[in-house]
Amino acid sequence: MEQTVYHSFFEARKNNRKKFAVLIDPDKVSSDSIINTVDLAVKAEVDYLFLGGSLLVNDTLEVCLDIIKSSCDIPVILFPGSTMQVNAKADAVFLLSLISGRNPELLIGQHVIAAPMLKQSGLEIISTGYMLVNGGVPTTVSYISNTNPIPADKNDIAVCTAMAGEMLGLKILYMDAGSGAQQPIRSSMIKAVRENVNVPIIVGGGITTPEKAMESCRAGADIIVVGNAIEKDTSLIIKIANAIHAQAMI
Ligand code: 1GP
Repeated sequence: MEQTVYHSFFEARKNNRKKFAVLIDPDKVSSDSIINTVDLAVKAEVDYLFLGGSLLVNDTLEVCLDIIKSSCDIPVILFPGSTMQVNAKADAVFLLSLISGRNPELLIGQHVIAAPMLKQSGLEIISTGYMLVNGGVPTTVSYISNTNPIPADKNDIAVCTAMAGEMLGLKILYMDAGSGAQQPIRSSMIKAVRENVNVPIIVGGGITTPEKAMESCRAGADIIVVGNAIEKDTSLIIKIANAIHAQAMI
């Protein structure tokens, strides 16, 4: 399987071209809202659509994929809350190892179960060191994963975790304050991690304004993910995309 999506992450990092991903939670969209979001994403030249949620209550992943794929060419990357959230119609899937936690099921157990299905799917697999950082409120992902996030002010823990993930061969790091976080990940933590690893870094959780997105980019994030804020106000797609893409020019 070609590593097309990963290659684009790698190139973005190498050329300092900041990228923007919109997170779509299949549980929180209707057919109409997803079409509207995708239309705006096309206009804003959004780089990626991430699709998934920590807990999917409805069986709408495939419906969402069908709508997205019939409306745009933006690469869709599955951001799965569980092994049940895999579908070959996407372009790639993050194979998440929850390296901030100590739950063996989310470090290797679920991966063993999912491996044959993932191989058969033909999806591009992006091995990802997933780091949950405290964003001020307990998040669905920390509850469901039964893990504690890295404390928001413990840059040294974040750095050592990121370094270990890179040394283990994980291809990217995803630093996440969790969906709907009160505070996004602090710039000082992103900067400290950036200075100590070479792999592309995705940052998300609690980014609600173009300013916050720009701050994370300046600190060293390569890809910014926004979900919640866009669900509430879709006009943010254009504003945040412009801010992020302008950062790439600086
Ligand atoms: C959550 O990083 C994503 O896993 C996005 O978070 O919904 O808070 O933007 P928000």
